[in-house]
Amino acid sequence: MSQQLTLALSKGRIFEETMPLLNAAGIVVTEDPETSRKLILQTNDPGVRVIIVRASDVPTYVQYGAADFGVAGKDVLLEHGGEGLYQPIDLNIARCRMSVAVSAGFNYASAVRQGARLRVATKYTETARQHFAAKGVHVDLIKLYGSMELAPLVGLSDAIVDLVSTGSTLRANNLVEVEEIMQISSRLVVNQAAMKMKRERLQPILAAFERAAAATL
Ligand code: PRT
Ligand code: MG
Repeated sequence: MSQQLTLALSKGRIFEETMPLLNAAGIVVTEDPETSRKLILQTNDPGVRVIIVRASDVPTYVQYGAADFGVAGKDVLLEHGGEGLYQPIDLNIARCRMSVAVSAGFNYASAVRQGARLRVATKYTETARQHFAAKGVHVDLIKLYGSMELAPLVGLSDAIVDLVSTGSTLRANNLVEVEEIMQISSRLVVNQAAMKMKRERLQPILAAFERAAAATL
């Protein structure tokens, strides 16, 4: 019985940083998602295909079994909740941190100390809610889908919760990182039913991913 495996990836850094791990498992994607408009990519292995989805949709495809496994950032997994997913391996790729940032002139420490309600714009409302609740800071969360850096500049919010890697986006917009919430990396996620039903096919790939990820530490 042949078992087809479907791997869900997003274009950009996750696709690029997952390729060496896939190659370590002997799987080579034969089409380039940056130049092809196809959303289903073939590999050198007729039993493995890759689907290209939005980064935040990867857990959903895997949860419902439309993909057997996928790669998603911890940021995305925390917002999704992880229902129906095994998360066996931290791949240690697409690393960054989730932080609180404010306009250069805004006194964050004083605002927090005074117990004022803080207006926080973010795509990561679940993570932000938990972070500020744990600190006992009252916040009004404003859900955005991108370009969070703009919000404090035009008075939409006092602060943002966003991902930072080099810090150059914050600097370019005159924002200052005032608190690191957590370190972020991407995880392999596996559909729970596939983990049982397709174990023989999945296991060698997961083992190769794990070895290759550990080798980069
Ligand atoms: O871009 P799109 O809206 O399609 O979706 P996405 O932003 O969710 O996907 P993508 O491919 O940009 O990010 C996928 C995953 O990469 C995220 O879920 C993170 O886990 C991880 N990652 C690692 C990052 C970054 N580094 C990162 N720097 N995701 C986003 N950024 C953005 C950040 O939001 C900010 O706007 O880059 C900007 C900051 O970068 P610096 O270098 O200027 O600090
Ligand atoms: Mg992006």
